[in-house]
Amino acid sequence: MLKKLLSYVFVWALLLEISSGCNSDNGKTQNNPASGSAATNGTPVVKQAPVVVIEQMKFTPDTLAIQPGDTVTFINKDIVPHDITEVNGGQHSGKLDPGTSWRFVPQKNLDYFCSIHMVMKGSIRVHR
Ligand SMILES: [Cu+2]
Repeated sequence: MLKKLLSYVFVWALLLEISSGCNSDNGKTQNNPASGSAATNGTPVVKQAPVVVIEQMKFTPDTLAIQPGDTVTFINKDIVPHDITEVNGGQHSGKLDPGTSWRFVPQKNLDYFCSIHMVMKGSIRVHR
């Protein structure tokens, strides 16, 4: 009877050991994404691509400074379509539906607006 009880305790202890072993394994797999995110944290050292977010009827930032040759990405995060229309003609994105984006490489300083909502304005400054 006592022997049987002891073997139960033994099996129980074994199970605990196995489950704690699993836990430490889980800890290791959680550490890996952590070191992965450390590598991701290092990524912004590489210059970030310039982005203009369109949200709540605004271009953000409304004035964007870039380097020559930079590709600017416009992302429509709003719930209505917008577009990017250069004030002096030239660039035109066409209608940008919600969730879509448009990119181009500005060659010079330019001002733009949304032809669907004329109050929405922005500009790009190319720093040489
Ligand atoms: Cu608009």
